[in-house]
Amino acid sequence: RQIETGLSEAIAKGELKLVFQPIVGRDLNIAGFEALIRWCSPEYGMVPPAMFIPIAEDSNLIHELGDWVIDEALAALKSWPRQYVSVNFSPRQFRRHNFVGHVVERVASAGVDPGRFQIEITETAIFDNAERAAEILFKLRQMGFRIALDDFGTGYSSLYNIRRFALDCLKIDRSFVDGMGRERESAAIVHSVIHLGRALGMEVVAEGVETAAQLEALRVAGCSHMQGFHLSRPVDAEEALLLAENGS
Ligand code: G
Ligand code: G
Ligand code: MN
Ligand code: NA
Repeated sequence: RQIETGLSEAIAKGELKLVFQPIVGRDLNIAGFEALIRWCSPEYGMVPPAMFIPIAEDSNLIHELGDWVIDEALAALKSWPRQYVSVNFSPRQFRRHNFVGHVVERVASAGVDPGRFQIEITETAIFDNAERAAEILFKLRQMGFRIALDDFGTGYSSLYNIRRFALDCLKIDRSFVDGMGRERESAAIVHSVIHLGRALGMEVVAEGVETAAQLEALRVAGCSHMQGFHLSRPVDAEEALLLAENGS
């Protein structure tokens, strides 16, 4: 309740900021950045999104917050030479009335090519209402947006989603990358998702790459893209621009 009030004021007071984490290709060039929200509250300190996003989701605040994220991400993207921006959308945002029209309008008024705007959703967003999700994803693809399935392999993961929805990108959940060096199961799952993605012409992003050994194993396995602290932590907009211009 208190956090909810604080959060609604946080936007106006400029306490929210976006950070950007590079998503790199095999040659370590930066293909895109994932936008991640941060709330630096003078009252509560650094509030992690895992704490305030669910609170925003329980109220209509998520829409105001989501709009702020989209606009901020677009503003950053405009100065990058070629990279895409990947924006997280929670299930509730995805179910918003006229979601597609809303996103299209914001991206268009920023004068940005939808091909440089990636929408990250989890399978939970699809699972809730598969019919409606199919319609939304189809429309977004038609408009030229990139679609990524986030945290792939966790929750109600289904190959059906991959068959049914045209996706641009699969993001392998970091729990599998973490387990890769220890467990046969994780390694096998990572390998098969990489092959599946390649066979279907999708980008596959391994998340949570924290060590040189993981990076090497993923490259050997043929993974197209990597993201994680070993490559770069999320950085502020200024630093993201420098990285984008240098390309690595
Ligand atoms: O950045 P961090 O690891 O703390 O993110 C924790 C969770 O918050 C992740 O699941 C991430 O997808 C989510 N998250 C981060 N930024 C945003 C955002 O701008 N919008 C939404 N809906 N979720 C976000
Ligand atoms: O759920 P989602 O994939 O959107 O979550 C993204 C979150 O993962 C971000 O908040 C980011 O801070 C975090 N993250 C990014 N790279 C790493 C990593 O290498 N290790 C760990 N533990 N977390 C990471
Ligand atoms: Mn994500
Ligand atoms: Na993820």
